Amino acid sequence: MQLPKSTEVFSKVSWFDEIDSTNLELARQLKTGASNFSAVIAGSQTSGQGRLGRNWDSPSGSSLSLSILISAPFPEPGWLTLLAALSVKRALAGLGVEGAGIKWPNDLHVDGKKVCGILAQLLPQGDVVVGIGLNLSRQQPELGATSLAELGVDIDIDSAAAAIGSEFAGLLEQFAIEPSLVKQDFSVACITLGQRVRAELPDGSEIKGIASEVDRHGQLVILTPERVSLSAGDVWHLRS
Ligand code: BT5
Repeated sequence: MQLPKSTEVFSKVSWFDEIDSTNLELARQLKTGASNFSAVIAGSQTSGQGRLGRNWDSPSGSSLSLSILISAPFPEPGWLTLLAALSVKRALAGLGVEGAGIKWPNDLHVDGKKVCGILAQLLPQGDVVVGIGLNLSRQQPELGATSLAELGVDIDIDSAAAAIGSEFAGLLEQFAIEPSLVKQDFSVACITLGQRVRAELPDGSEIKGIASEVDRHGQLVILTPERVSLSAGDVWHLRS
């Protein structure tokens, strides 16, 4: 498939009708010269990866699977997932979807349903693969998912990938110059902040508290009331 809009945005674009996982493919392409801001885009994945070994559903014809290589040194790698999420939020707003909120660290929800998930993976040499899965049309109802089609937006894979890529490029640049402004924008977009949450820590223990801020490393600060900083893991919003 030709991807003229994406080709304008990314340094290189590889398209696959079907692949195991765009994140895995981009990691493989590092050995054959993938460079900063290269993208792998697929129409479907047979082993789409979520976080913590979970599966990401990306059936043919209904989703965008996009992975972007960040190989230039980045001041705060913990922010890459959050910046990708903010890029998707901005791209959706540009398409007329205003109500998307970021559930820290990697989900975009509209009306409580997940429309996008992000998986950033650090590779051994220090490069980061940022993988973005966006539902374009109807998903299995049991996933608690929504899609752009359900939200009244009809968009092709090339346009969606280019819109996200161009927002992401802009945010990476802006973050290098004025990180505090970007962090502020993220805080406004993040629906987790101010919520009472339950979080699972890496050692398997659980905490409950108020999600108060995202710190300079991209970690979620939860007041239990002690201050606990979470860099990864699952967070559930609780009803207060
Ligand atoms: C994520 O994990 O949300 C990260 C998803 C990243 C997918 C992209 S696609 C391009 C790139 N290549 C890859 O192989 N991966 C990345 P997590 O927060 O762990 O959420 C996973 C959970 O979301 C699953 O356990 C399901 O409950 C749910 N889920 C799976 N597929 C979904 C979908 N299409 N829409 C909404 N929810 C889904």
